[in-house]
Formats: sequence, structure tokens, C-alpha cells
Amino acid sequence: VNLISPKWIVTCDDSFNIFEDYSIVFDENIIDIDLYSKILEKYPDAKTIEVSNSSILMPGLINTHIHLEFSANKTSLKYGDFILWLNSVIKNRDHLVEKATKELSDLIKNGTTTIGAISSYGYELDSCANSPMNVIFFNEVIGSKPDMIDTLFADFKARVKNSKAHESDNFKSAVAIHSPYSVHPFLIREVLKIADQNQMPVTAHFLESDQEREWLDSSKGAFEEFFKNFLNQTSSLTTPEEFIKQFQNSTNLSFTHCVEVDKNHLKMIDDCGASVIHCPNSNRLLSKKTLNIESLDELDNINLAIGTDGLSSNYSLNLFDELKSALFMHTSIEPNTLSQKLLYSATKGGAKALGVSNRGSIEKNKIADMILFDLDVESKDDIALHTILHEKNITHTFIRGKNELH
Ligand code: MCF
Ligand code: FE
Repeated sequence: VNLISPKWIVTCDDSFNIFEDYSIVFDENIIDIDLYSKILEKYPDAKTIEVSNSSILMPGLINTHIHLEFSANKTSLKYGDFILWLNSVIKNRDHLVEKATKELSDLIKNGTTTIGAISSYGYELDSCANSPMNVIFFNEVIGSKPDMIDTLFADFKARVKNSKAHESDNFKSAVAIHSPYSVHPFLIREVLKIADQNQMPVTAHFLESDQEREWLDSSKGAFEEFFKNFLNQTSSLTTPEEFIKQFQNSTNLSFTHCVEVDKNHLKMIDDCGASVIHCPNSNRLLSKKTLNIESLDELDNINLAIGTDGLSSNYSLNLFDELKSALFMHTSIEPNTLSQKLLYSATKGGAKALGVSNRGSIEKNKIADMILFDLDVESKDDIALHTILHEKNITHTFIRGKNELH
């Protein structure tokens, strides 16, 4: 077994406990957390990993929503308006799409140990399955044309079969419904049957722009022309409420973006036990609003998780960059309180959203996904904020107890 004695252990457990001058013993799993003297007595043969006396140990980050296939984009797409962006994606799609091996090793360097990868085509399947990263692989379904349903469903099933063949301790296949406006309700129903039978995690983009909300509520606005031109479709096939209702039997369910939700949608999201995934940078670039984080707590504490989205709507896949943005975006919440909330949502909150409850926090018997970095902080109360502001150099990224940084 391995032994580490960092200055601080930020557990990210439900009480956000932080331990000073404690030691931790782990193999693939976290075995014990206690005072150094006690640990030495109990585990005299443990192998000590040397760390500096100003180090912080915390759970590995969980990026719950990322599109690795779109990693080739830097400056090809239009930002500032959702429909402009959508048109630019459709125009550039072919030369943007790639396999994304390099991105996975960069993510590990930056302290991410679990991702929820939204896969449109399955091109990044091998990279994900071969990486030490823990991956929830969301096979995406998209298409609203009735005469295409059979073809799209067959293609979806083939991708699910492929990803299932790669399942392991660190790789799980899952299902993504692209969005309420882009997937036919019949197709959603069939795909969710498969997800529910196999108890696969389910996710969907939901209410990310005012144009989406207007189209779903009244079949009007900028989507009207878009649908007429591309698909010869004149009205929306669903409402936000009907869409959420389709997910009633889903477990480990999450809705991404949700910047245009009202109280009633939140109540329905809460009733089906779903998490909300927040992608602050993507929303800044494509939407007119950001998520109202405080509204999630007004109900029965809807679980919050964080994602970077893809490089098709972000400049970075580093979750610490995303946390910085979120810290400066949500100005109505006191910064220390917000930072703790954000670190929780980037770890244990993410684990809940993806249905990997054995990860995401430093607690006995959890899988040892942990990151270590040097940062000199004097008081417990300041750690979350200073970590988000100053963390630059991860020295160790442990996934299942193995350091993947050398
Ligand atoms: O989350 C962002 C914005 N909303 C919707 N879709 C995507 C995002 N980033 C990438 N996408 C992908 C999506 O998975 O864009 C493709 C889909 O496959 C085309 S959307 C017509
Ligand atoms: Fe997305």
C-alpha cells in the first residue's frame, strides 16, 4: 500500500471536510485516512510517496460534458449567437472532426481523472478505451426527420454495441440524446428503452439558448427559418415539459446547459432525480445567459456538475480554467462559498451526475482517483478559492491509485 502525508486533504465529501496534517493509505482504493502516528502503527510496511510540506491532495476532477471529436477547432466557428454557431458547425463539421488522443493525456496532466465524453460518431472510441482516464462514453443520437429514424436507430445501436465491447473498470458506455429540438420523440423513446434496460447513464443538451426555448414553446423565432431550410419542418415536435417527461425511467440522468429553464422545468428535473451540468464558457460564447446556480438550491438541492463542453465552444478543456470562469461569472455568490460549491460540483457532484458514486471524493473505500499539487495556504477556509485561483502545476494524478504523471 502507498502512504501520502500532504499538508491538506480536501476530501470534497458531503460536508466538505478538509484535514490538516493527516495521512492517507491507498492501493487501488482509499484504505484509511488518519493521523500520521496512527497510520504508521496500523500500516508499518506502507510505501511513502514523498511530497513537499505545502502540498494539497484532492479528488481528481470530473469533466462531465466534453466533445473530444470537435477538438480540431480553434478559430473556424462563429460565436455570439447560437444559430450562427450551429450553421458554422454544420459547414465546417467534416474538417473539424478528429480522434483526440493528445487531448486525453493533456486532461490527465491538468488533473482530470473522469470524463463524460459525448460521442457523435464514435471516432474517439479507441483513444478513450485505451487511455487510463475513467470514461463514461455517451453515444449520441440526433435526427428529427421521421423517414430517417430507422437508419439513425440502427447506426446508434451499432455504436452502442462497439462501445459496450470496450467496457472495463475505467470505461462505461452510456447514451446521449442530443437535444429536444434535434431528436424525434419516437427515436428518443426507442433509444431510452435501450438505456433503461441496460441501466446506462443518460444525458441531453437542454435549453441552452433563447432561440431554442422560443422554438420549443411556440415554434417561432430563429429556429423557424433554420428548420424550414434544412429539414422542411415547420413546427417543433415537442415542448420542454414533454421532453423531460420522456426521461422518467432513466437513472443517472443529466441535463446540460439549462440556462433558459424556468421554475417548472426545474421542478420536473428535480422530480426525475436529474443533475444539471454547467458549461460556463460555452454558455458565454453561444448563449445570452449563464446558469442560475442559486435556483438549483431553491428546490430540493438539484445536483450541480461542471463540464467544459468541446473545443467547438471553448478555448480550453482544462477544468481548472472552467472553474476560474465560473468563479468570476457568478458574482452574486460570495467567492469562498462559491469556490467550495464549484470544487464539490467538479468532483463529487460530477460523480453523482455520471453515476460513478465510488469516485469523486477522498473517503474510505472509494476508488483512489486523486491529484496532488503544491500551494502554500495557511487557513482551511481559504483553500477552495486559492486552489481555483492559483493551481497551475499538478505533480501527481492518481487514477485507481496509479500515478499517471511521470
Ligand atoms: O454543447 C455544445 C452546444 N450545443 C449542442 N451541441 C454541441 C455542443 N458542442 C458540440 N456539439 C455537437 C453535438 O454533439 O454539435 C453537433 C452535435 O453532434 C452538431 S449540432 C447540430
Ligand atoms: Fe455539448
